Amino acid sequence: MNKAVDPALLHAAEATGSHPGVKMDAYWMPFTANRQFKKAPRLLARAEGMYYWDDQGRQILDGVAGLWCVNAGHARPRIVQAIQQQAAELDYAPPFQMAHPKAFELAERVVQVAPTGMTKVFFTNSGSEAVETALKMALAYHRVRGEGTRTRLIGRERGYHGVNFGGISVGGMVANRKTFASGLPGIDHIRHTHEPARNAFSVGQPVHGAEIADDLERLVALHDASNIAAVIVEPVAGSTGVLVPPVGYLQRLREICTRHGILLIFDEVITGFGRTGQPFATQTFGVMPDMITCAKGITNGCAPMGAVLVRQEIHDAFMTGPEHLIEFFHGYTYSAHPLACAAGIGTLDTYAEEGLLTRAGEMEGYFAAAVHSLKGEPNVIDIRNIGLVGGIELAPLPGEPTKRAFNVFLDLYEKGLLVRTTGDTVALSPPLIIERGQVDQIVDMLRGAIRRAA
Ligand code: PXG
Ligand code: PLP
Repeated sequence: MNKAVDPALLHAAEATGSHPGVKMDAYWMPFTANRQFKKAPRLLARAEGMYYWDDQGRQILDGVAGLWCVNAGHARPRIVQAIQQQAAELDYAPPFQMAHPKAFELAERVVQVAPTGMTKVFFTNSGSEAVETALKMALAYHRVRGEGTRTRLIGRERGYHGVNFGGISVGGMVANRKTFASGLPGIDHIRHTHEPARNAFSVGQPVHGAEIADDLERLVALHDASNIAAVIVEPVAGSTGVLVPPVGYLQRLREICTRHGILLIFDEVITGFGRTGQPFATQTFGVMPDMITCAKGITNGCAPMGAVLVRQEIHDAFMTGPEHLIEFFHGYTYSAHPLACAAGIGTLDTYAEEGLLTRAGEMEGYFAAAVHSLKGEPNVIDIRNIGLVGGIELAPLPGEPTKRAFNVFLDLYEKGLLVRTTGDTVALSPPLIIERGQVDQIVDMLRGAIRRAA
């Protein structure tokens, strides 16, 4: 095979070990240690159901649904067909002052599974764009109602809201913020809910910490409610290590927002579409925000798409001016892209046919028992879970934070299991089609890797 490869490619093959023909210079990879990766690349070639196969034909069990998104598993026929047919039928349609039928159809279908009262859907192309959209909607909503002083946006420490300027400003992940120091003006943060001293090894929601929500009252006292537009939080923080909200915390946050006329945005980019046992975490926890941002599972990760779900009253506040004028000056070239809409409809069909949006609830007990069986393994300092999400936190190697968990990730990948790490937490969020035997397999493999990393 090498005989047919040109010299430049051969040079690249030398640099990339066992991957002749893949020239790796040009691609600057996102959120990746580029130089380390290119010395020992991990290339995925194919996927089906619960599994990936790498470019060497090795099977890899998917413990994290790709990147928290492939909730129905890989290569599902309805989704594949929907995308193929759509590409041939209508490849692109401009979304401004124009539309195509599947945009309306998908919005209706999303509203059917959304919390009661969330009746409007604004499409974007990613979770990051959904966040920017929701923040801008919040500002515009207050302004159109004559409360234009409400411009301040409040996030939470250890929050992740994507990588655009609004998202990193309200976000609370230091590494994602410090390089871009100034961010948006007029931002503040409430404190995070992670309290291992009181809550370590909680099964499901921790019991302690509802009062942490009162930190919002501190910011209201500081800035005055008349200057605050919105609070954005993840119902379950995913990227910062699977932080499950304490019992009563989200209710309390809702009450404080309502009391002060502050909009509450739940960022459900990870929790949306079945991860916690209901279609949305909003339903799992029984707390209604004013807007929901989502992405990932909306298309099963098969086409880029995000969305903002909005309560009827918020939408209606915009619909008061002359009918021929644009109500909200915002949108993307690829908003409601036909391929993404087709993928979304195929995805929701698959979820409905197989009961996947509630399957995490059915599996939760089994999954919780399995992941909590890792308690007592070397360096396991906390285990957190809800629905089909688990976080196993390891004690960092002395002086080398994140390395122990990353070693576990590399070890497991070699052994044929894909997980995700954040800090020194190993995160699990398998496709919702997972069977009990595969839960056992994931936990057994993880147990081995944790022991080897001791
Ligand atoms: N909000 C939340 C809550 C997210 O989890 C985003 C916004 C941004 O979505 P996009 O589609 O722009 O990436 C996310 C994305 C990880 C990881 O390993 C998590 C995400 C993305 C990449 C990695 O934890 N979540
Ligand atoms: N930059 C330029 C020069 C553009 O013309 C556009 C869209 O027309 C954008 C950025 C935004 O691109 P998108 O709509 O894909 O977000």
